[in-house]
Parts: sequence; C-alpha cells; structure tokens
Amino acid sequence: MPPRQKSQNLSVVLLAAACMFPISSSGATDYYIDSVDGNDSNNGLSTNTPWASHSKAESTSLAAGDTIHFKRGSAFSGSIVISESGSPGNPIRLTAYGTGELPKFTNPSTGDESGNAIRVAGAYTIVENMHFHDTPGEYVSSSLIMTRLGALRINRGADHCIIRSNVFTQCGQGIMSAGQHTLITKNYLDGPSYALWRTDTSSWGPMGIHLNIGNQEVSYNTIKNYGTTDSPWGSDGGAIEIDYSGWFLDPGPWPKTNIYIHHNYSEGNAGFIESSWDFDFLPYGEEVYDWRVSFNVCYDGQSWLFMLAPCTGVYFDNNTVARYNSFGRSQNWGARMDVQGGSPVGVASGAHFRNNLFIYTGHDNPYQGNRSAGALKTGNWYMRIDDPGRVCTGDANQIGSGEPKLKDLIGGNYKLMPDSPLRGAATNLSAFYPNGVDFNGQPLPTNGNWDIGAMQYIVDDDADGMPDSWEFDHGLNIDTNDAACHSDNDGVNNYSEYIADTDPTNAASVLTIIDIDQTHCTLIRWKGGTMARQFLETKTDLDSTAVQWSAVFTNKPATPTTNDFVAPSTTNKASIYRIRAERP
Ligand SMILES: [Ca+2]
Ligand SMILES: [Ca+2]
Ligand SMILES: [Ca+2]
Ligand SMILES: [Ca+2]
Repeated sequence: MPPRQKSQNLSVVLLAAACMFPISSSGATDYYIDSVDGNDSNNGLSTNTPWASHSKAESTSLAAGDTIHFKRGSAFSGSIVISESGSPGNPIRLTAYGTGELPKFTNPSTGDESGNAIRVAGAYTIVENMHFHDTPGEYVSSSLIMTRLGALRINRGADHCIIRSNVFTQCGQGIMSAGQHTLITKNYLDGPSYALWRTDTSSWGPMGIHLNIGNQEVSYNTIKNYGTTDSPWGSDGGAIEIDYSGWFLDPGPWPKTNIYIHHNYSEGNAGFIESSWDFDFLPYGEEVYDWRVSFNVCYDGQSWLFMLAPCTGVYFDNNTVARYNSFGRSQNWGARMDVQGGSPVGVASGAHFRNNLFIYTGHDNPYQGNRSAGALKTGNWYMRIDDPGRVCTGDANQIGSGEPKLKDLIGGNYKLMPDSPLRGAATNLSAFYPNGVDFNGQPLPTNGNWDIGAMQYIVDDDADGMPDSWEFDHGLNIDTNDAACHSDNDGVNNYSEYIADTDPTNAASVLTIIDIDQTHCTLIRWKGGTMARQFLETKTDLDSTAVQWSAVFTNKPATPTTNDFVAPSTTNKASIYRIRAERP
C-alpha cells in the first residue's frame, strides 16, 4: 500500500475519533487522574473525584472508546502499560485536562519496563498532550534494549495508534514504535547528548523517533538535538532511526516498507534519517520499499540520510536541507546522503531525489555511498556554502548550483526571495501528492511548475496587500507591513502606489491629473503607472452624493506613464474629472 493511501486511512481514524465523543457520553467511560489533588480512594469518574496515581490507568480495565484524562500540572514517575485495545472509530485515548503545564511523565530506571514511561500494548490507542521527560538512558545495559527503550513505546502488534501533540525533553529515545499504521504527528522532541550505548567499535546515539517496522507515518514533528560525540565514529544519534529487528528476542523480518515522513522540522541532530541493514534479522534481510520523505526542513549535522539497505521506490521530494553546522560533532562528510546497501554494489538505487534544495559544505558532491550515484535525481538545486560558485558534481540533471536566494539562510528563514532561482524550477508532483501543501501549509499548485525545496514562494509573505515581488522591485520591505508608509512624500501611501503601479520611492511618479487644457477642446492629461487599469471619471455635481462618478474612458494596461483624453463636448460649463486606478 503506498504511503498516500495510508495517510488517507489514518485521516479516517482521526475523523472517527472526533465523531466518537458524543457516543462516549452514553457508552464509553471517562476517567480522571490528578497527582496533586486526587485520591486513589476516589472513583476517578469526574474532575471532582479524580484518582491520584497513574497506575490506575494500568490497573483499570479499559474498553474501546474510554478516555483517561490526566490533569495538567500533574507529575508521574514510573511506568504504566495500557494493554487494552480500542477499535476503529472508538480508540482508547490518553489525554490532558485542566489548565497549566502538560502532565509530566518520567521513569528513572531501565529496570522498570526498559525505562518506558508509557507503554502502549493495545491497538487503536491515542496518546496526546503529555510531557515525557528525563527517561533513560545513558549507557543502558546493551544494544538489545534499543528495541524496548523509549519514553513512549508502542508494542509490536499495537497497530493503528496515534501519538500526537506531546512533548519529549531529555529522553534518550523519545518514541519507539513497533506498531504498524502508526501516526506520529505534531510532537516536539528535544534530545540529550549522551550515548545510549557504546563500545570501542560501535555505539548507539540518542534517537528522537525509532521505528521498528514499516507502515508508519511521521509528520509535522519538531525534532532537535539528538546527537552525541561519545561514539567511535565521532558522532552518533539522530532525529529518526528505522532499523533493528531485535534479533532473537523479537525475530523478524519486519519489513521497512511504506513509510511516510513529511513536514517535519529537524535541527541539531546527528542526522535526519538512518536506516540500518546489518542489524536486521536476519542480517541484510530487510530492504527498504515504498518510502516518501517530503517537505521536511532539516538543519542538522552529520549525514542527512544514512540509508544502508537497498532502496526500492523510495522518494525524497521537496525537502530543504541546510547542512553546514556540525553542532560541535563530527561532520562525517558534512552533507552526505548516503545510499548504500548490500551486494552487488554499484547497482542503480531505487532512491529518487526530486525537487530538493541541498546546502552543504566541504565537498562538491553531497551524495555518498555505493548506490547514490545511480539514484534518480531531478529538479534539485545545490549550494556548497563554503564555496557557492562550485557546481555540484553528483547530479547531471540538476536545475542548478549556487546562491538559492533565501530570505535569511544563516538565520534559519528558508523562504524564497522574489528573485530566487528556485521559483518555478521544480517538477509538478501533484500526482504523488494530491491536495498537498508545502511546509508552511500553502496548497501546492495542481498545474504548472512547483518551486524547489520545502517552502514554496509566498506571494505576499508580510500580508500587507502588496505582492512581495512588486515591493522587492521597488525597494520596499518584504518582511514588514509598510502599506501605509510614505516613502517619497508624494502624498500617496505605498499601498495606493501599488494599486496605481507608480514608484513609491519617487515623488514624481504618482497617479494624478496634470492639467485640463480647454484652449480648443477639453484635453485632460494625467500620469501614473503602467500595470494598473485606469478610469477617467466625471461627475456633474461634486457635492451631491446622489450623483455618481461615471467613467468616460478606461485605460487598460500596459499603459503609458502619461496619457491624455479629449472629453466629449458638453453644454455644461463646469466639468469635474478624476483619475482612478485598479489592479487587474
Ligand atoms: Ca507584501
Ligand atoms: Ca511590505
Ligand atoms: Ca508615496
Ligand atoms: Ca511615488
């Protein structure tokens, strides 16, 4: 099943969850837990009679459709396991209530449920609005625990779960999901800098989201600072890791198929995605099929990708990848997109790179790995930031290399300037992303070219009514509402100059009637811009509101900057004229 279909299925689950709540008042049960003012001798069935301990969530027998509400401001330590399953349209839900800080969950010991604060062992479960913090673990017992570690862990077989709008801080592994058809969305994860495990020859760095099987979707998350220097490789960890079957403890294979990673923001991690190969069970057994990694904005160190298994039908589309800061760790080739995998080596990879903006340093070719040269590449733009004049040597089909003209690259504003060469230079991928939106939520055009990168050009980013390209051409500020400003003291503000398409920095450029010459006939002369529609209008009585202005001449763009018009002869001695402009 392609990722797009999975996304639609997950949307159905969300809609069903929204529709469920009226039903829950008649059938399902709401439970309340408040660690500050609750009491375990209460019945837990109302906000006035909440339990105190989160262990009640584990010990109570939950039914499909039930919700457990944790009071904001509460704090809980130690693990709980939610073993019951919801059903399609009637998930079990763990959420927050009240006001203040999100309810906090931690577990200080890997000896207790491998350090999980919450383990979801049933299907159709939603976990939302929780704050997980300070779960282990630094130097946990062995590499085998990686499949179980995690502040929030979803068990194998706990399918169709939704993890959304949670916060994870200083958790060695934020989310571990071994469930299929999982949606992990809108979470904020800020990681630690310690190694989870290391020897002289190997290590596990901290990981934000660890997927242990395919059929999962990771979207709209912010993932930061998962990385360590405590590694024989000099740098390890990362935002998203997809690997490790668990060997004999959890024998696979668990295919890494149908994974959709989109609209995430990552910063300061030791890589964005790593997918293993030699840790598979059996080793080298799980190829990578049918992924889409699209519209992510990534400002990390180390490798953007570390794809060690052979790829088939894997698409990296419209990502903005800024990779020039090591964040104090090994750059590890700075910007490598490492697509390797098995034997025979050198066979063209099924990885596709389309419409991406790659900013990198230190090398002329950001693509590394024994299959990356054979990957399909189209519509990409490259900038070697330490030598912007250098052309990327790894993509014969590139749109170009060099300055991408972003609003503030070093400041992290990756929106496109009006004169960016990325505008309109990308392939239209609507067939792959119907009704899609860019990183900023702008609808993607169905027809015509797209822009390169995760952020499509915004016509009026400062929302002052003046298109930024017009502002840019006339030296106005494209990041500030300066519509009401007078740059040139001609009595007409910037917005009105836009409407008339006159120059807001030149007082002589203004929409105005120059004179009315009645020597022989009535000759009206005016000046203005060139791209506005101009209306020469007349009125017989200036003071009467009952008498309307009526157009005697419509001047369609492109117009000359100065114009004249001979008015029809009239018996009236008094003639009143005005010039008005509209933007087509
Ligand atoms: Ca504007
Ligand atoms: Ca402006
Ligand atoms: Ca002006
Ligand atoms: Ca002017």
